[in-house]
Amino acid sequence: MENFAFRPADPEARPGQQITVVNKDSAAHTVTATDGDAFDTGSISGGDSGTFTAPSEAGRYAFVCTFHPNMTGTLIVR
Ligand SMILES: [Cu+2]
Repeated sequence: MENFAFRPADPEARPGQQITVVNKDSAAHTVTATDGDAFDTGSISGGDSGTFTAPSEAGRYAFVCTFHPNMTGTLIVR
């Protein structure tokens, strides 16, 4: 995350892949699936990094930062 946006906004991953996200802002962010609880990094402090595991089923998974609802993205699992 950088400048209150996800980069890229539509990352791709393999099913079950471990994904590391880096927060380059000073504010805390999260990567949280909007569809149920497919994945959630929890709060990642500014300058810190976090991980989550991609869902095991292929598909498109919208996600959001719970602190900043205008920060959105879509994880593409294939
Ligand atoms: Cu945020």
